[in-house]
Amino acid sequence: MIPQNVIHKLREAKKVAVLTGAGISAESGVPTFRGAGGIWNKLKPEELANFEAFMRNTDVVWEWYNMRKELINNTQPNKGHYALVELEKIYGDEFTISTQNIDNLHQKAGNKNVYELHGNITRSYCIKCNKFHSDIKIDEKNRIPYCDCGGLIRPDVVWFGENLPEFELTKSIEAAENADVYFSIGTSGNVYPAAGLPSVAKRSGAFTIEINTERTLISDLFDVVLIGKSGDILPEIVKLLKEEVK
Ligand code: BJW
Ligand code: ZN
Repeated sequence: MIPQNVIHKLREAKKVAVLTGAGISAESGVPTFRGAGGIWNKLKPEELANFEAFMRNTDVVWEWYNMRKELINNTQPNKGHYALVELEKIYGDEFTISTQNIDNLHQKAGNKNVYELHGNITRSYCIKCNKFHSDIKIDEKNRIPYCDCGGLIRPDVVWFGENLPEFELTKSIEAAENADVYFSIGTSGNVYPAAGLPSVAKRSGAFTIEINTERTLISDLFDVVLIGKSGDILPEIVKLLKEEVK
C-alpha cells in the first residue's frame, strides 16, 4: 500500500532523484552484498574489494569479477528498473539515477541519466598506462590479464579506500541538493559517501522515500519507508502516478 502523500509529492515534484544499490538488481538474480542472500556473508569485502587484495591475490580477485561479469551479461533488468524508465519519461532531464551498482542494468533498461558511483564491470583499465579495455578474456590458461604495455589490467570499479569518480559524485550531490523528491532504493546504507546522499537531499528540503525489503542503518532519516521488493513497489507507484486525478 503506497501512502497518498508519496503520490501527492510526486505529482507536485519537478526534480526527482534516485540512489540505487544492489537490492534493485536482486530480482534480476544478481546477489546482494549484505543481508539475506548477500555474497559477502561468505566472502568478506575487505578481502576482495580493495587494491591491496588485488595486488596480493590478482587471480582470485579476477576470478570473482569474471564470474560476476558472466552472470551480469546474462541478466535482464526487472520490473523495478523498468519503472524507473517510466519515471524518466515523466520527469525528463530532471530525473537522475545515482547507482552504486556496476551491473549496467539501468542503462540496459533504457535510463539515460545514470551516474555510476562505483564504476562498471564491463570496463577494465591498465594500472600502468590507464588504457581502457573492454574485451578481457579470463580462463584457466589466462587467469590474469595484461595490457600491451605490460601493465596489469584491473576492473573499472571503485574499491574501498579509493575515491569515487569526481564528475559522477558531483552530479549526484547536485541532484540530491536540488531534488523535490529523493528515493533510496535497495541499498543497505553501509558504504559512504553514497550512503550520505539521502541526508544531503533531506537537509536540502527534499521529500525522502526509502524502498527496501527491510529497515536499514539510515531508515530513520526518511519521510516514508516502504518495506517490500522494489520490483513490486516501483511499478505500483508509477501506476498510481499515471492515474487520472479525480
Ligand atoms: C532489496 C531487495 C529488493 C534486497 N528490493 N531492496 C567510516 C565511516 C564512514 C566511511 C568510512 C569509514 N571507514 C572507511 C570509510 C570509507 C569507506 C566506507 O564507506 N566504509 C564503510 C564500510 C564503513 N568508503 C570508501 O572507501 C569509498 N571511498 C571513499 O570513501 O573515498 C575516500 C577515501 C579515500 C581514501 C581513504 C579513505 C576514504 C569507496 C567505497 C567503494 C565501495 N565499493 C563496493 C565494491 C564495488 C565493486 C564491486 O561491486 O565489486 O561497492 S563495496 C559494495 O558495497 C559495492 C556496493 O556498491 C556497496 C554498497 O552496497 P549496497 O548497494 O548498499 O548493497 P547491500 O548488499 O549492502 O544492500 C542491499 C540492500 O538491498 C539490503 O538492504 C537489502 O535489504 C535490500 N534488498 N533485495 C529492495 N528486491
Ligand atoms: Zn597499459
